[in-house]
Amino acid sequence: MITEIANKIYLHQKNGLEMEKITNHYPELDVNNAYEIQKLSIDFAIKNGDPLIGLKMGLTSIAKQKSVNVDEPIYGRLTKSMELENAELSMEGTIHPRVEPEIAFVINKPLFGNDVTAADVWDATEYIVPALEVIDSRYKNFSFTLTDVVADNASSSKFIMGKNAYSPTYTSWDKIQVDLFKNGVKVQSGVSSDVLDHPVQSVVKLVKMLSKDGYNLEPGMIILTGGITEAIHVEAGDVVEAHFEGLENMILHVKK
Ligand code: OOG
Ligand code: MG
Repeated sequence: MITEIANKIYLHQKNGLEMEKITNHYPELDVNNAYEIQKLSIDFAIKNGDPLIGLKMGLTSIAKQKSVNVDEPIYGRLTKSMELENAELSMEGTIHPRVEPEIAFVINKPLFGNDVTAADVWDATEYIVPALEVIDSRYKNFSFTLTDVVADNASSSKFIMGKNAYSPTYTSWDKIQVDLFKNGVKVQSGVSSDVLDHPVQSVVKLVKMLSKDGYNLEPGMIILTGGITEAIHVEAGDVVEAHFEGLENMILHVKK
């Protein structure tokens, strides 16, 4: 049953097709089952030539938790086809995409274990960049339970990394003010401490959650630490700009 659900989710993710919540059909599934489903569905992607390049945390800020009515952090997996190489998002193959500003870490050492500390994460950090994530729940109306959203790889769809790599000592990474603009109008604001008090704590939490499930972070991996503000709905023609104070600005053009 788990394999069957994973295969279905994989196909809906690949083809950008919406679906009913899996808990409608299988109310007995729990969040551990959901992480197994997530792992298997991404294994299908990997087998089809789309390698794993990182992980993401989600629902690490109160703004994000409130907006989807799930009150605990989750993780998801990032594959190569999710990374946008230029500042363009095509609506083709998406369902109801939303964009959110994040801080991303890139690591150069393995990170594992339940006793990992922020100092370990800093020691393993190659660089940090601002990023935009595009989330696109496969569930109708972007509505789900914790179990559903975990199985659907934490709504992962696309992401774009900033072009300037900042050193971990460049600034105070919990004091980045972020303003999000849609077509020139400011629609969201937040500060990076909204992410578990400090984005580094999001990586710590991720490593602990992975360790519980028997996985770790490998050198070279990208880690998205979670939306700083609520995600904003976009459609073709929109231009989204995120101003990360003291860092580069990120821009995304939404095309048909
Ligand atoms: C779940 C994914 C959340 C984040 O950064 O909080 C996420 C969702 O909101 O659909 O990526
Ligand atoms: Mg996110």
